Amino acid sequence: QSQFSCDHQCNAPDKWNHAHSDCEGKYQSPINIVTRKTSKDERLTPFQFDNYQQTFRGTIKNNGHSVQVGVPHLSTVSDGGLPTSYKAVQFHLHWGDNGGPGSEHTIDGEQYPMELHIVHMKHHYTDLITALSDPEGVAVLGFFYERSNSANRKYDPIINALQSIKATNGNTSLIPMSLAQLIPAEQNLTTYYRYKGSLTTPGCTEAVIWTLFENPIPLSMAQLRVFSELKFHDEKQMVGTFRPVQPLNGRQVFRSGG
Ligand code: SG4
Ligand code: ZN
Repeated sequence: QSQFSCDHQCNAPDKWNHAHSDCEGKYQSPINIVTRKTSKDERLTPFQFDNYQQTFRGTIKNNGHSVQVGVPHLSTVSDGGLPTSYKAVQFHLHWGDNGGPGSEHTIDGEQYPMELHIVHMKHHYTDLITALSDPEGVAVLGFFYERSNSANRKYDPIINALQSIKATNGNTSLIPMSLAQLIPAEQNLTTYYRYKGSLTTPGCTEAVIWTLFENPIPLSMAQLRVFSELKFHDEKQMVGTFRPVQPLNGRQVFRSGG
């Protein structure tokens, strides 16, 4: 994506707002979620995940601001208070410096070491650009990570592949894996937060239904540190790939309760 160049301050909105007027919008992401100010909504029922168990052979790419994996559109989510079903398009991550604070969203001010975004679009769209012209066109499922003492072997395909894509535009194929293996078991995904916001990178389009799951994914410190070996365009260490939290501007954040 040549629309923005990223350094340590890839995030600094003061650097992009002039070039990307949408990044000055009123309903921006990420946000800090103040749990005592969330309101429980019984329409926020558990999600239905379809074909999340399906294995696929993805390509993982260092796109100069993140690592990203395109996924076959056959994995879908519905329910969970979503207006319709959404199909998975890609996933990517945001992280800190060698396992330090790195998530985009924060919970009661706590920043987790990393955050996974599985980007979905409404089932009838065929590309993300079109979906972004619909105010509810995109649904991102966000997951936090926590440091654990033992390595999470389900992440081996991703972590091992990072070795081959340290340089910007590097890409390599993944051994077959599923989306389900990256996230907590379905019964541990019933507690989540919901609000309406934007993409966290330019153009910052306000077309995203955000879900943040409460239960984090465990990764060892050694696994987290591998992400900091990646390089930005300018050869600098790819660390701190998160945008700072943005004002709520009166938005309500809901929590699951169905
Ligand atoms: C990351 O930079 C991804 O690599 C981008 O994917 C993604 O843009 C961007 O984050 C914003 O997504 O869930 N954090 S976010 O709001 O999904 C899009 C690509 O550049 C459009 C394709
Ligand atoms: Zn993201």
